[in-house]
Amino acid sequence: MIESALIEQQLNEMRQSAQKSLCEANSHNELEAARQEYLGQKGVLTGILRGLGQIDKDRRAAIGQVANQIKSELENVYGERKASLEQSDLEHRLKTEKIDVTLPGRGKKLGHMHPLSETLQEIEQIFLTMGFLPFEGPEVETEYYNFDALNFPPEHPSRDEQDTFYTNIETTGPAVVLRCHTSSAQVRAMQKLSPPIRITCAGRVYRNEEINARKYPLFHQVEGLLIDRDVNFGQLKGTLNHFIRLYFGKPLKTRFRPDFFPFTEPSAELDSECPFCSGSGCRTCGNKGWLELLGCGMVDPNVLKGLNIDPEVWNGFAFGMGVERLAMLKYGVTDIRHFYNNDVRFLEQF
Ligand code: 2U9
Repeated sequence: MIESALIEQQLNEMRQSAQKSLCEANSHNELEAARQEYLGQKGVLTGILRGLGQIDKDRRAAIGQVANQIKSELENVYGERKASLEQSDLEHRLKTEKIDVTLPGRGKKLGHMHPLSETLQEIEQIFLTMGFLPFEGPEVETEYYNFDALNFPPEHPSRDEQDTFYTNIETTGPAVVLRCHTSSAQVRAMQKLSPPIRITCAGRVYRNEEINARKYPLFHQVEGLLIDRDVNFGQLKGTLNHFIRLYFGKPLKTRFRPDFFPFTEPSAELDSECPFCSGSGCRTCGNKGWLELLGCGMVDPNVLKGLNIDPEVWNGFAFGMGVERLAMLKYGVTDIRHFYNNDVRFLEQF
């Protein structure tokens, strides 16, 4: 049997030291630790109360009452200390975290379309107004779609490894390459769609070239194709002159210089008078007064025949342009690498 007086004494000692620890706690952790130590499951008070069973019955209730009184008293002390700690936290934050509302806001810099994406979409949009619907094709192609179907003879130099990226995909069929033009997508369109056809094929193309201010191993193209009945070169010129006027925002003199592409016959390069010096010669046009903008031509009948489109019934024209080139001309960018270096000082100018 334990003397109840001993329990009472233990309770009072516990109350003092508990109050001391709770009141002197300088952080939430210290306060929490003090509460655990005295009022927790395994706390001092619980320990003392376990002794209650060993004191004479008539004293037990009274002691129990005292113990509960001390418990709620200590919990009040705990609550007050917690509130005062939170108050001092707030004051500290108010002192340290004061916001100088006169400071300019850190506006979220809104990003914007990459100049290449903007230019590519602008070109697609212009041809859309003339009824050319965008058509997508894969960037990884077989030699058939990238070369054979486009009338490239087997020994054509652009088939060489130093011009085209060959993947090491072992295939029983034609080799697999990274497309070097979006013409391959146009071939897929001619297989999928029946004439009349009026499409643009835009996207990334790859050429195994060294990097410099004018060349990059990947770039973007927009090519166009129109297959219909009795299509003539005049319609091709009209379509492209209209494009030039809308793209540069003013009518420009143009000239079609004979050229050669395996997939078009006749073929031409389209030059426009330099929109920056109106032909008098400047840095942009290398003082030539003319700018080479794109290539075009009437679709070679071999290409049509190869895709089971009867050249006696259907014919057409096609054109192709480099998006980087048209963006560099329009924005006066002199180094193609700016488009890929992701330097925000360059990109934020657009
Ligand atoms: C099919 C038939 C004909 C697409 C064409 C060009 C001329 C051309 C170059 C411009 C700059 C490539 O990016 S560039 O270096 N392209 O000059 N492309 S005609 O002719 C086609 C395509 C598909 C079935």
